[in-house]
Amino acid sequence: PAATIVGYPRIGPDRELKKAEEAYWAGRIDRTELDRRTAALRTATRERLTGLGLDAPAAIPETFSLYDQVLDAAVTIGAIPGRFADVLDADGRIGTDGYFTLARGDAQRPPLEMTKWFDTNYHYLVPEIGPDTDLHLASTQVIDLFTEALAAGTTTRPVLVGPLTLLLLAKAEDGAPEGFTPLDRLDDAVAVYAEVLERLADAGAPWVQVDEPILATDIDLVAGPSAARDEGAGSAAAQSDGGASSAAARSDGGAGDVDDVIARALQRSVGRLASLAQRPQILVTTPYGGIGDHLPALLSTGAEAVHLDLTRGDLPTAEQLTGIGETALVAGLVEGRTVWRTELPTAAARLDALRDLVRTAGGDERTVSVATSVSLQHVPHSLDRENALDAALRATLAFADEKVAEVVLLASGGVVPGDVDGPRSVPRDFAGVHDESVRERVAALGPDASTRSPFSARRAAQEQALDLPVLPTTTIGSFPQTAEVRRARADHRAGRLDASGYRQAMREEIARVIALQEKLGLDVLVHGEAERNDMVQYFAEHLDGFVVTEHGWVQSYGSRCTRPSILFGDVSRPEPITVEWSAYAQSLTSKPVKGMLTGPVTILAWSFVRDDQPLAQTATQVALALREEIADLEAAGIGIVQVDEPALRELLPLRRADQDAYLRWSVESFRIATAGAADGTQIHTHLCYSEFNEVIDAIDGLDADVTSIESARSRGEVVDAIDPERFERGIGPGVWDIHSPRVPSTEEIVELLQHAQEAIGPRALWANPDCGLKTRGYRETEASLRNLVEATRQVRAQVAALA
Ligand code: THG
Ligand code: ZN
Repeated sequence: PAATIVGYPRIGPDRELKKAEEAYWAGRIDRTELDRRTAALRTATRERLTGLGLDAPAAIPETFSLYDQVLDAAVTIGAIPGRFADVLDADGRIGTDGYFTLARGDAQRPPLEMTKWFDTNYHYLVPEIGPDTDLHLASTQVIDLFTEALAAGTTTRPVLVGPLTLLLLAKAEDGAPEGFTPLDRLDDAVAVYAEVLERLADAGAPWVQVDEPILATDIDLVAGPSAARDEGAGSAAAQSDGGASSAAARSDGGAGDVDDVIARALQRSVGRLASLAQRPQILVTTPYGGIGDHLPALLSTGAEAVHLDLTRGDLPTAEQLTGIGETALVAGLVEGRTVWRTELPTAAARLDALRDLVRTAGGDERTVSVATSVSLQHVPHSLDRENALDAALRATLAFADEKVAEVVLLASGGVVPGDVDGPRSVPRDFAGVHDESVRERVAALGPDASTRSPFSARRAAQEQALDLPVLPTTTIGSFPQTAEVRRARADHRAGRLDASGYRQAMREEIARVIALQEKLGLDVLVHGEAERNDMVQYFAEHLDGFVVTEHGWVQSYGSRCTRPSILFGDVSRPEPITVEWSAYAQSLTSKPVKGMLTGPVTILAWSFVRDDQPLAQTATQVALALREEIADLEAAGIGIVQVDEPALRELLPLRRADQDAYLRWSVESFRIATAGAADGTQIHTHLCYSEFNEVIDAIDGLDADVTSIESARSRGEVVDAIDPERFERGIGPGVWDIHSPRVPSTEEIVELLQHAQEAIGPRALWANPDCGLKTRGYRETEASLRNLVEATRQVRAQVAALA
């Protein structure tokens, strides 16, 4: 097809999917009704996409999922961990309820782990595969959905996360022998994919889409593919102890080995599928970045079409295209993960350039088609319903539907290449984009703006100012959001509750939360964040340079969505944001109350950010606004301020070559935000969802006085990664996993604290839950915090006895 997309949002313009499945989980609707509603959603999507011009056969990818596309692929091939064996029926098939059990767990079992999908704010479920996992066709959903659409008159293109990506994102099931990696099961997995392709062909599918985004990353697979080792990749075989060594292989100039390994794995997966006698034509997509040197390998697999992300990746070189033969290229020219309109004349010029390259390489330029760079699942459905947006801003925006229209227009040849002054060109230069006073304030930041006094001096000043016990207890910031709090916020937004009524409601909640923390005996208190809907959106609503949408929901995981704000212009803070609430909370207690801010990197990561200037520059503007906020908090008597950066890891570039530059500016922006604080002001930070080892130097670089991190689920492993000689600042490894309603016992918290205490000593240690409490209820919150305080008392007594 001349025009296509990699994927489309599945949550529904009105979050129909969320509403249907939450109703089903709560027992308010039955399976029949759930199926009816999800089928209606798919029908509506096909009709919308056909109407937008994706009307050729197989132009519409079927990217519906009840929960997650990685889970879909995992259950398709039967990658179901042993602890969930009972979700399979006698025929080895998994049904909807079993699928939800893997996604959500049940009373006895935790669900599959969840983690971020590449460098996005979407979370996938991590498949678990062992040497004995019975890989077999366990779900025919991908075939059934094709058949459903065909019966309704549309020939769709079934989509599967590809075998390499699936296995490389999977983790070895607990109990797998040392050295096993899921990629060892490549042949078995590919055999099941082969069966799916044969069945799709039987069902009449002309095309299938196989997503291999892993190709856009620097893959840690040297240890992985015994597939490649079998065939004698000599030096690769020597690397058998995991990620660290494969990183070393890269930097030691062993890149060629890694590429060979991938080339062989591609041959063994896509190549094997392409050699099937009966199958649909295969489109391999490579979203989330350039695939660089892997292109020749991909072109030689026999797949009929290869998609390239040309928004993050470069045009291929003539040399990379030499093996193109008959392979069709699908040019991902419309950025699928931001909300900006495409600079169409520029994209058209790139399309022309690609066609020239293809012709020169001996390919057929007419087979080059146009697509998005990535699935549109990362952007809201449509601008249609955003009635409150400023017209000038709106003219520069494109959500999913508008991006589909761009793809169709580009593919139809309706844009004059390079005509950047023409009607298809939309410069972003309306009011607020450029604010001279912001630029002057940024320029005035001296070279010392990101440096505080040495930690030893700060520690002395803070000890004097704060007078905290050893092993201080605190929480991460938010307290449970009660129905009353949500109602007060909603009523205020809708105009049913005036400003003073709203303020009163928030103050009552703050007073309640402070009283509770005093009763529990916590040392550093928080105001509870009742006034915040989302830790990023709240700041976006109070800063200039952002707008928020009314209906711009984007799936975060499963049925959960966020409404990312749009950072379109220069960022500044018209007035203090959090000071009133924090100061009020502090007025109620003699214990220190911690001010709570969201850091610049996380504000960027969870918003749609302007792309007309480097992220680093935008981050500095946000940092400056936060710096001003911290100064106002200090002036209002707040002695501790936490600046959260849970998304620090998320924006880490997928290619190692780009990571240093990112870590430099991200760390610098945090330091600009916080380095204006007095020595005696204690700066905390909080990180979660991280693979800490990859960013541990960056955490060090943040130079926060206290860092709290998620670690309860990994039973304190994080603590072992910290070198107490080097890391003398405070550290709060989470000792209560707040992601589950389970109340941790005093004994288990004691154990975690003792372990941490032995690893890093009592001096730097804090006791805290591992994340905010806003998704928890008060019942388990009170019980858990009571145990946390009691456990801390016991460990303190042990420490005192030793001293
Ligand atoms: N804010 C933003 N992005 C995030 C998080 C966040 N990404 C990572 C992580 N936290 C994702 N976690 C969640 C947890 C809960 C919800 C969304 C993301 C959630 N959302 C409500 C829902 O779907 O019903 C809607 C929230 C609202 O009303 O604003 O429950 O904290 N930006
Ligand atoms: Zn957290």
